[in-house]
Amino acid sequence: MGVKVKVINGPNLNLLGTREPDIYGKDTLADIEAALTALGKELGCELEFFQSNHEGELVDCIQGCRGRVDGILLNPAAYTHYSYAIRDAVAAVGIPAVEVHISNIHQREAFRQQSVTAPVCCGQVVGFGVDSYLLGLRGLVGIIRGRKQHL
Ligand code: CA2
Repeated sequence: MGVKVKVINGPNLNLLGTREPDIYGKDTLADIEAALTALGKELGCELEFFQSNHEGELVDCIQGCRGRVDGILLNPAAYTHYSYAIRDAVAAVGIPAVEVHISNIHQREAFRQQSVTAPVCCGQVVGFGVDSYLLGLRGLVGIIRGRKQHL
């Protein structure tokens, strides 16, 4: 049976590739989604994509994953740093989630160095640009297929 993964992107990531290329690179969200789709084919994994600038829509999307998908690849963007609602939604659905960030949040402003969502995720990949998503998908599919999670 094939694996199904929901890729969820938070606020302002729809603007990727249009501004701040020094931090976030030149790739657009469509480019990232295309690269993920190609890797998904290689891994035998079907992907669905969602992006929203609204916290409640992200919560609704995460809740809607229950019973429908096997894993969540999540870039909560700025909500990473303060959204207990998104954290609670990830914890509530009980589906393995991997958090990804384009930039290395641990090298940036103090407020970006904390993630309130990472503790309810299986792992976090930061700082590799588009590759953060690709590495995150590989790790997530491994966990879905039964690879041990390292605590
Ligand atoms: O590095 C990441 O992936 C972030 O999640 C990106 C978020 C930021 O708030 C997080 O701290 C780290 C912001 C995405 C904003 O993207 C823009 C893209 C183009 C122009 C302006 C913002």
